[in-house]
Amino acid sequence: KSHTDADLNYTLYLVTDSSPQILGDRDLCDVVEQAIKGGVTIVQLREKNCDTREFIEKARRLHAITKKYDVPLLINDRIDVALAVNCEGVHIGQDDMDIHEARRLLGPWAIIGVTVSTVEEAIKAAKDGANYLGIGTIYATSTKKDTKHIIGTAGVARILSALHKAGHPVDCVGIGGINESNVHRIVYQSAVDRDRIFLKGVAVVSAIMAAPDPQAAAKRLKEKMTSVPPYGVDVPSYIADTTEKVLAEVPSVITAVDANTPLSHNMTNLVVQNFAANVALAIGASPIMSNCGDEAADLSKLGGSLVINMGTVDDDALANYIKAVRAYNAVDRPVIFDPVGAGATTIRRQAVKTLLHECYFDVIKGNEGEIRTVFGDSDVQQRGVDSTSTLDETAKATLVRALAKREKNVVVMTGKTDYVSDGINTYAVENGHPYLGLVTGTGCTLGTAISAAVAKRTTYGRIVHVIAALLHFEIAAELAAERADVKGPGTFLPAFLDELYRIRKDTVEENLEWLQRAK
Ligand code: 3NM
Ligand code: MG
Repeated sequence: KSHTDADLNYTLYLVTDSSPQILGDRDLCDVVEQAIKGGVTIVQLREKNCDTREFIEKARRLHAITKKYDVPLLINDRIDVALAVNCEGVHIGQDDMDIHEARRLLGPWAIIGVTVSTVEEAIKAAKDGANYLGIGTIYATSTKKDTKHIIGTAGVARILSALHKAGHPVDCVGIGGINESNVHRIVYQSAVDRDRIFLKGVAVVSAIMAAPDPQAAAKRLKEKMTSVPPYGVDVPSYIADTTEKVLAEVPSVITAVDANTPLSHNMTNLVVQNFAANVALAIGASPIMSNCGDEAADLSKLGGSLVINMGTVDDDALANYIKAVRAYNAVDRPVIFDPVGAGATTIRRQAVKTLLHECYFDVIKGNEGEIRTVFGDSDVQQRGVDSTSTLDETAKATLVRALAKREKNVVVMTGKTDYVSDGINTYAVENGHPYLGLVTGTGCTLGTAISAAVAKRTTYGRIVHVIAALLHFEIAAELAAERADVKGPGTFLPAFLDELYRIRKDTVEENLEWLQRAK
């Protein structure tokens, strides 16, 4: 026992589970050995229904294996078992033995980890000399039914940030509902201080213990943990940090759509399919309206982007959305989420929650109610927010910025004034026309316009692309509404498509008169 904290590798932390639902009839030691061969770097033996004698026997057998691979073995909760087998340490929960007692019994070289779910618990454990913290529960998991707090990636970020600010740089691993498909996103979204402070590892139970091939499952998780998430590389808007700079880049976004004809893959509701396809064509994109999740893997490779419009969601639609977003996430093609009616029903609230847990969205666009619902869902701290009153302008801007910061993306809240934020800079856009509210699907087709605008990456950050799409869209509506032949929503609709097209062509010709209207 001579480790220093610097030697410890928490990258892939396996917590065991001997329950029949997870282990089945396999041998615990065999499964753990395979997992270590796949890349597990530290093991915690966690037994909740085991006599002491049997526990010690199991720990001794397991320790013989972990020692062979030079992987530390920790015991959950039971200091006595750790002492009996002379393994590397323990992991203690908030209701277990006090850390000072544990340290006194185990000595200075033992590894002691502590479960924390709040900032206060984290700072206390760090001060008390924990070698690492297990932060959770990130997402609800059937593996542990008595979890106290579901904190999401936002909760992890809060704790990492507070530890850093308090001057306690202890290593942290995340736990709860982590699997191959969300591990990249969890590490990316929970990182703070411009990504300099991040989880040193992830602790998993079922993702490895319940896998048909634990070695292969561990290998895939390890690969994810040791590579950059594909979407973790958007250039933040450090450059375009003033309105003037943003407006200066708008024309290039619009001409890029014209020049590249990006694919805009829409998984949208039946009501707006036709209209959205026409908007895509008018701004110069190439629409495909496909709701088939299995088709997305092929479509994601065509250099375009995806719109998930939750307008007509059900279980099948949700499963298709998840398949499609994963395909686009895997190749870092942008995904726009339009959480239509998010707060209206239990089904929709649940769908939003599931999507945020399973997928990364480059842009989230919605009205006030939708954005508030999206914000409240995985952030228990925010549940107290009043849900009936309308937010004032400052609160809207603050909410949009907080959601973008949490999700590490760009968020758009539409309304009389629209707010757009990347979590760093927040802009208000005052353009648009009331006719947009009298024609079905205009909100949905804004998602389509944004998808075309974000398809091509540039050096100035995605927020500029989103603002360009918003200005193109809303100024076209103003110009259409002002036409002498437009008498109401019926005549507005074709005029709107015309103006979208005209703005594009004018911009290509470098006639930017329309942009003077930007507010
Ligand atoms: N502790 P899975 S969550 C053992 O929040 C444990 O402290 C948790 O299981 C905590 O990886 C958890 O299968 C179970 O979701 C994690
Ligand atoms: Mg415990």
